[in-house]
Amino acid sequence: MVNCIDFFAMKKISWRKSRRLYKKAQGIIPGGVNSPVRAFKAVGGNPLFVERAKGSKIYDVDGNAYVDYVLSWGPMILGHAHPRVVSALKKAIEKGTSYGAPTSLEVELAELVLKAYPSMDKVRMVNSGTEATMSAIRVARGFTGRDKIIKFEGCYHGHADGLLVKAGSGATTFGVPDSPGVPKSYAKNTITLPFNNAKALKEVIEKEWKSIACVILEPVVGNIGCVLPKAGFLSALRKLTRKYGIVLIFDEVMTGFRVSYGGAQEFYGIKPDMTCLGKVIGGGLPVGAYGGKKEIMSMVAPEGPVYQAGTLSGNPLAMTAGIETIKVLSRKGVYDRLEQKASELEAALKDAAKTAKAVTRFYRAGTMFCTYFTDRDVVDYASAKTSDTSKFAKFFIGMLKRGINLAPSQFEAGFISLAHSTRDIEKTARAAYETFKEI
Ligand code: HOZ
Repeated sequence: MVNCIDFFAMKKISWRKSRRLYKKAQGIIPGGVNSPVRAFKAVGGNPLFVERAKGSKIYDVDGNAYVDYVLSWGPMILGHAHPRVVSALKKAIEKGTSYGAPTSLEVELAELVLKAYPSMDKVRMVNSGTEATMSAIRVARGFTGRDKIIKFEGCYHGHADGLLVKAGSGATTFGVPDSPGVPKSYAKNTITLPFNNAKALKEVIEKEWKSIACVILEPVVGNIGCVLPKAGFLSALRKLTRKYGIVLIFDEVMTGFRVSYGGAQEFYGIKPDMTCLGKVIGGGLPVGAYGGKKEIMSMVAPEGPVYQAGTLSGNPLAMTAGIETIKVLSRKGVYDRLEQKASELEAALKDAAKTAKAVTRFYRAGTMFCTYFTDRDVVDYASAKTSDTSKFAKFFIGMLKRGINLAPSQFEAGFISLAHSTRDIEKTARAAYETFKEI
């Protein structure tokens, strides 16, 4: 652990242009941003307006460089502007950006996804994670003829009505886990339970199974930081849902191709009935996907009666970026390298906290991670909320000033990419040590 003061930390940072843009944006875009957590409301200060990104670095409009652990909230697992993805996109764009008709690219991406996720026989492409989970739930309801769903506190499955109930991500960050605007009649069909509590789940399912269509969860909860499933929780969930004919949906929008090539389902050895994907499979372009067993997916229009559609679904640019990203990920040794980088980062951050005598808890699943400012083990929403968010805010700003970009909320995961170098990690550890000391 090096504890000399980093040069970057000494440099005076200017955020003048970002400030100016934010002021202007606030007048014409709600909160000045197109997705709430991007505003630095939870940490104070002004969001950075980004000019470009390459590899592990992101550059703001004031010319500052940061080692980036947001990675567009997960998709950029190869690092920003990966040459192979960029070159394929350049070629694809020359051929037109959208046709609203099937292409071979959609078939190719579907094949790659299904090969990596054998729990799925068929997959449908959509444009975002929100669309994926919303559609998967509709299909599960159509398939079972039941209305209720079970979700877990702090899990965030996008912003569809009925899923914004005790939701994580920005909903928790800004204290609106139950969003106004969601009719009570929608929310009443959503049962929320504490994550990692198989007993509570068993009680509810045994009582209400006749009306429960599905259980949806993030198998690793990335929208309240990084909460890992306790041993036995996922298998208990699998057993119960199978027994009562309830569709088990893994929302792997964040964990898919991230905690391992085959996602959390491969990592923990559990086969869900349906899976939702997004982020990595779009290689940085807007994409989502949902899929599952043949008999369930056959319910989807036009094969079956459950309707779901999208003008830009399966568009050639998103498919191209996804295909190229997955092809790189499928090369031999890639996940070993990712694991090595992530464990290096884990060791460095834990060491920084220990040397600086900071009270923290660190969790990691593959290349997603989170540091909490608490002395409690974080296993669910309630324990995640024990983290001292004012300390997190100071940590965030201290890191940013030292050239490290983290998600501007305690309740989001950090991500590391193939492009992060040992130098990046050392710089991060130095910045973390100094910032822990400071706060
Ligand atoms: N839903 C994302 C975090 N879990 C935030 C996306 C964004 O703000 O870009």
